[in-house]
Amino acid sequence: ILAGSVVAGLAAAPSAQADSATPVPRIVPAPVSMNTVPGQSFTLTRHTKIAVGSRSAGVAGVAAFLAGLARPSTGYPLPVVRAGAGVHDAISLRLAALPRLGTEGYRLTVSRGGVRLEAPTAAGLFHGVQTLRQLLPAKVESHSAQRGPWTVPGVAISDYPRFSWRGAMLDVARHFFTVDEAKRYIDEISMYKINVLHLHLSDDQGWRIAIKSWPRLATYGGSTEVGGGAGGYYTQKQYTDIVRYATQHFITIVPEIDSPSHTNAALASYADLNCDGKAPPLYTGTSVGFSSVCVDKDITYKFFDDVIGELAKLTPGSYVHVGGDEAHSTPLTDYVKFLDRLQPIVHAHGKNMIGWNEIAQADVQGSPATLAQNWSVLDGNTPADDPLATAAVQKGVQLITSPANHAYLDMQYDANSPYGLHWAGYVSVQKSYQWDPATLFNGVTEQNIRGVEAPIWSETLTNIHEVEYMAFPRLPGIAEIGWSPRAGRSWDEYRTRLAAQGPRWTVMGINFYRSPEISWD
Ligand code: TNX
Repeated sequence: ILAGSVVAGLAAAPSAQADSATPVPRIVPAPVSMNTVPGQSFTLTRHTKIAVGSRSAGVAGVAAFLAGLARPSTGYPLPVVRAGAGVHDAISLRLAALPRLGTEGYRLTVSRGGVRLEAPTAAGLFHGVQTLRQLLPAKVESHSAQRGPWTVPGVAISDYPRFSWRGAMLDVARHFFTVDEAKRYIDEISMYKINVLHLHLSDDQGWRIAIKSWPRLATYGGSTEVGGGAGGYYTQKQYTDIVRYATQHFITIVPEIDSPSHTNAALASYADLNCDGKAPPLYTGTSVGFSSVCVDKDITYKFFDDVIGELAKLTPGSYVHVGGDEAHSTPLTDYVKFLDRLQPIVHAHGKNMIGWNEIAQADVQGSPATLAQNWSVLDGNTPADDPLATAAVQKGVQLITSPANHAYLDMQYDANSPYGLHWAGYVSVQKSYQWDPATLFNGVTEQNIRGVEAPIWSETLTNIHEVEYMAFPRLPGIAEIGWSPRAGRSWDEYRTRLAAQGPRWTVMGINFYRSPEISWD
């Protein structure tokens, strides 16, 4: 029997690392349990194979993903083969009935003979591959052949998520981001086991998805952006391409059409949507809350029925986000009336509804599984009263937690940040990590919380490199809050693991902020 340092949860990590001859691998998000096995390690060679245990298309997809990652940098052929008695020197991927691991967990065992990755689902195998990736040297991320050795330390990991919704949001409305930029963000967030990408597809400054029954939304409403640039939009084919790419990375796309405010681009495109029948000009500034659809006109509901209908057909995920935030120019009675008509439209198209926190003011029902995304500014460690969160929970609506002063990745790190806003305060790396969904609100328990999400609003962000600067290094911390057990999480321990990500991002060309809070490797 081999002795090893046992890391149960996270608490033991720093001391185990300091005293042991076998350093504890630094993985983000931290696995539920990780045993290091001294003396055991596996080194990839030109003979190593990727062995799959079944003909499942999902497993084949994960095997292809792993091969695609490791072939260019190692220069090894890494053929994908069927597992069998004669196959050794392999990284084997296998579906296995391991009910305790849930629908996204995995078990990863590294020994001299090879790497064994098992999971109940292909999603679990994919998350396990992301862990394996961090066990390999950073240069595995390179697109050109590098020198080995390609050694994976001996470990036994058993891992599964705390929350089923671990989201990132990209605002493609204030500034437009191309399909390639969206895909690059998918590559980056999936490394940290994020499983939802919420696309903020419409706002005052732009409409970013082609709707066949209302074509001017995209062609006119999408023709500009903050600052007056050219804007843009996704054709339905392009959106489908993003959805497919996300699915290959086990990420569900949640499309948002913001309403009843944040609608100037739509109101500018179709005069009929305005109460006075007059289309306002396109808007390229950064104010919020000035626009509203006309709540008393029937065409308004025909409009949302058409838009949500087309979007629902293009979206395999079960959620459509209807916005609902900052409706400062919609009287509350109108707001409630509007949402009470909107929710059945979402359901009629076979989807569940998610909206920003304010939707809890309406008669939203928890069943079907409506969600409210809370963006309040909250202490994060000492529970606070939040009337909208309480109202949501009383209606049986679960929460997605996105506290703006912790989880908003468009907030500046500090006064020197070249991009970003600071209406919710400066959000240092430590601040973005030091909070917990279970200690945000009075009267809200973990059962009321579906998960976490890290939004990036793009008033000040014009391309993916600027987005990367805001997301890295903060996004992995939000991902960890969503995935890893709460017990034992600490900033002091986390920052040592985060430090190990730097060289990886450098190899990948990710434009991350080298925060002085971290002693980067
Ligand atoms: C508030 S948070 C907004 C967005 C802005 C963001 C900027 C929320 C639901 N709405 O319209 O882009 O602040 O940080």
